[in-house]
Amino acid sequence: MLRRSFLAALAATALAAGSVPAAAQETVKIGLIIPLTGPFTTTGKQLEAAARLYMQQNGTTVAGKKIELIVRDDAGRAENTARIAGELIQNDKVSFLAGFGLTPLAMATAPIATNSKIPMVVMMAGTSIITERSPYIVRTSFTLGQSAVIIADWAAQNKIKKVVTLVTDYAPGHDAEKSFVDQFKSKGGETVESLRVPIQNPDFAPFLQRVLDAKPDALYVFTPSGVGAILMKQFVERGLDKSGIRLIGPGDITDDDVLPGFGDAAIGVVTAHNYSTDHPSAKNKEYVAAFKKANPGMRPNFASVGGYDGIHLIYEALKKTGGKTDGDALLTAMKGHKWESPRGPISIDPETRDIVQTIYIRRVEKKNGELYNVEFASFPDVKDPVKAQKK
Ligand code: VNL
Repeated sequence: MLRRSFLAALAATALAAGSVPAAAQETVKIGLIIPLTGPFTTTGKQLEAAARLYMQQNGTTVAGKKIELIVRDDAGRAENTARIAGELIQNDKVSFLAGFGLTPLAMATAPIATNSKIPMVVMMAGTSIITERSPYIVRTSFTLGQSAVIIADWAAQNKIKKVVTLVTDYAPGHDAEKSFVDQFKSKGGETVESLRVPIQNPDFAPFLQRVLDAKPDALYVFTPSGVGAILMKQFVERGLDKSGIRLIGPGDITDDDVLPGFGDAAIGVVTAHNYSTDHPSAKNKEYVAAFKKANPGMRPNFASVGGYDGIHLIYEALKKTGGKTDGDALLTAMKGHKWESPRGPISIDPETRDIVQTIYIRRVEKKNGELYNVEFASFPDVKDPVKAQKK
C-alpha cells in the first residue's frame, strides 16, 4: 500500500514536470577547462561557443542520461588546470575532462586522467607527445607536425629554397620547427636560421630585423592562436610585406578568429592547416551559419572545431556504451571512431588515440570584402608524423 502510494506520488511528480522523473534520469557531467581570461581568452571562447552549439543542436539527453557541461576558467595557467581537474573529479564527479587550450595545461592534467581513469579530450593543444602522457587522452585538435610537413613540401615545390624559421619557444613551437626543418631539408631546402620568441609578451620586431638581414625566400612562423595578429602587425611595420620575403607556416598565424583585422598585407600568405571558416562543404556552411547566429560578431576558427568534435566524440562514446561511464569502456568506444566534421572527414587513430584528418593548403584572399583562408589543395588521412616516425 505504502509502495503504491509512493509510486503514485512519483508518477504525479513526473506528470507535473512533464517528463521523466528527475530521479530516474542520471546526469553525466563534462568538465570543460579552458582559458577564459589571460592572453589566450580567444581560444577559450571559441571552445566554449562550439561545445555549447553542439549541445544546443543535439540535445542534452544521450543514451538516457542527462548531459551537463561544467565550464571552468584556468586563465591558461597549468597549475590552475590541474587543480580544477582534481576539483571537478572530487567534488563534481565529472565523467569527462575536456578543453586544454595549450600544451602545458594538457601535460599537467595527464597524470590526473591516468589516476582517475577518466577520459580526457584534448580539444586544442597540439604537441605530439601529449597523447602518450596518458592512455585516457584522446585528441580532437591537431598536431603541429601534421601541417608543418605539408607546408614544407609545398615550399620546396614552389621555388622557396632558403627559409628562416620563427616559432614561439615552447613545446608546440619546437614540434613545428623540427617537423618543418627536417622535411624541408629532405626535399632539398635550406633553413638558414631558426629563431624562437618567448611565449610571454612576444615582441617579434628584433627577430624580424634579423630576418630582413638574412634575406630568405620565406619566413616560416608558428605562434599560438591569436598571437598571429601581433606578428602580422610587426611584419608590416618592419616592411617585410614589401621585402619579397614570403610568410608561410601552419595555419595558426592566420587564425580565422583574428584574420579579418589583419589588413590587405596578409593577402597571399600561404599556410597549411586542418580547418578554414571558408571550407566549402555543406556541413561547414551550416556550421558557420549556426555558429555566427549563436555568437554574433564571432567567426569559428580551428579551436572551435576541436571543441565541437570533442563533444561529438563524447556523445557518440556514451551512445556506444549505452550510457555507461566506465573510463576504459569509453576509451574503447572512442578508438577508431570516424565521422564528418565541419573541417572534413576525421577519425581517432585506434593505436595512438590521436586525430587523423585532412590537411589543406590555403592562401589568404579577400572575398566579399573579408579576409579568408581559401583552400586550394588537400591531403586526406594525415596522421601525426612525429609518432609515425617513432615506429
Ligand atoms: C597550442 C598549439 C596552442 C597551437 C595554440 O593556440 C595553437 C598548444 C592557443 O599546443 O599550446 O594555435
